[in-house]
Amino acid sequence: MAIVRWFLGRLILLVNALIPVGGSIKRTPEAQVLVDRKTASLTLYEFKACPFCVKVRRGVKRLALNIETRDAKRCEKAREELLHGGGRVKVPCLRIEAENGDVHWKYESTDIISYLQQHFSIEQEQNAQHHAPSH
Ligand SMILES: N[C@@H](CCC(=O)N[C@@H](CS)C(=O)NCC(=O)O)C(=O)O
Repeated sequence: MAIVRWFLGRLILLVNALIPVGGSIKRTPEAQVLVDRKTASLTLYEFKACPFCVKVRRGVKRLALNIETRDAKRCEKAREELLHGGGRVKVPCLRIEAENGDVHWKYESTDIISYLQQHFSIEQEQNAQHHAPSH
C-alpha cells in the first residue's frame, strides 16, 4: 500500500510539473512588494505530494503570492506546530496571523483558495486602492 501511495504521489508531482498554471496575475514590482508584506503573515503547512496541497500551491502560483511553506510530513517541527496550533495533522492548512497577533488555522483546500482569492485577487487589490484615503 505504501508503495502505491508513493507512486501516486510521484505521479501527482509529475502531472503538476507538466501542466503549467495558466493565467497567473502579473503585478508591478511595487504592487508585489505590498502584497509580499501581507503574505509574510501566512504560512502553508503541506505534504509535497498531497493532491489537495498541489491544488492550493497552484492557486497560490496563479495569484502570484509568496507564501512560506512548511512540510508537515518530513519536518517534525512543522508537524508539531500544525498539531498544537491547528489541532490536527491534516494538510493543507494555512496559518493566518492577524496584525493584532491573533492566529487562525484554516483547513480545507477550497476554503484556503477562496480566502486567498478574496484577499489577493487583482480586483480585490484594485478595490482596496480605490477605497484607500488619498493624502
Ligand atoms: N478535504 C480536504 C482533504 C485534505 C486531505 O485529505 N489531506 C490528507 C493528505 S492528502 C491528510 O492530511 N490526511 C490526514 C488526515 O486527514 O488526518 C481538503 O480539500 O483540504
